[in-house]
Amino acid sequence: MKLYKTRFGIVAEFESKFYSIPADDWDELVNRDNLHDFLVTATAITQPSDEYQSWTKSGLLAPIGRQEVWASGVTYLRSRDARMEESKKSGGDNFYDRVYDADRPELFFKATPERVVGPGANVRIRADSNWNVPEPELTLFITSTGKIVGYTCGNDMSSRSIEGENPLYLPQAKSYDGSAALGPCLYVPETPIAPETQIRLEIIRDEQAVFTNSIAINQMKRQHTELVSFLYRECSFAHGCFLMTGTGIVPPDDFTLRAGDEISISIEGIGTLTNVVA
Ligand code: DO4
Ligand code: MG
Repeated sequence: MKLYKTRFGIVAEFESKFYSIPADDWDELVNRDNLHDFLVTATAITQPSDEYQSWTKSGLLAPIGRQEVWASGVTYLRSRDARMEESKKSGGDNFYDRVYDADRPELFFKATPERVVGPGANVRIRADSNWNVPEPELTLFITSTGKIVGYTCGNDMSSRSIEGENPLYLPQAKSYDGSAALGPCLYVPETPIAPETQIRLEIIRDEQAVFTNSIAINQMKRQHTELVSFLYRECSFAHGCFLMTGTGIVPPDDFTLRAGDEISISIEGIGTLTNVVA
């Protein structure tokens, strides 16, 4: 089951058919522990239509309402190695090694809904940063009781120059207008997403692929439920919450994004999130 938030209304895609879901409030709709079963029942009592499919082609919005977006860090070896390299000069490199092996994961506040862009919208790089990358991340949607009921593609846009200068600059490297993208839908499976699911990143510049890579989500060091349990220890989320699970793909150190680059993040079962750098 896929749930799309569009400019024209909410659409569910189930067994290749498209249904309108008559809900006024996105947050109330998605923040239910039985979301999958609720949507199966809702689609069983309405008629599918090609018109609803067309809504998902031209009017897609980020699948977010009033939720906060949080992110996890250094959950894949590749991320640990890249951060250690970029912060060598500042002497901050051993933070990353230690957090990779620690019980407590790195979790940080990424974005308010206003800083999140949806499919087709522009992501941004900071004017005061000269080394910037996208981070393609499986993103969990967790209800207010702490249950993972959905998944989407996430882009944790990051300034490597600011983060590398000093690990204490992380919030500035990670949180700014247009620094997060989510979409194209909320994927709501009956059972948790398969461990062998692949995430793929492609960056196109002047119609040429300048970087492509993929990784399976089972290369992640931590369990999704482990990340959620730390996040929910002392924070409550009235409307549920999005949690990016960290990147396993980092372009080589000589790569930086440029205005006009097209970033596509694809996750099996969910779809492709495409954004252009403003
Ligand atoms: O430790 C800094 C951020 C890490 C991160 O965003 C990631 O691993 O995806
Ligand atoms: Mg990240």
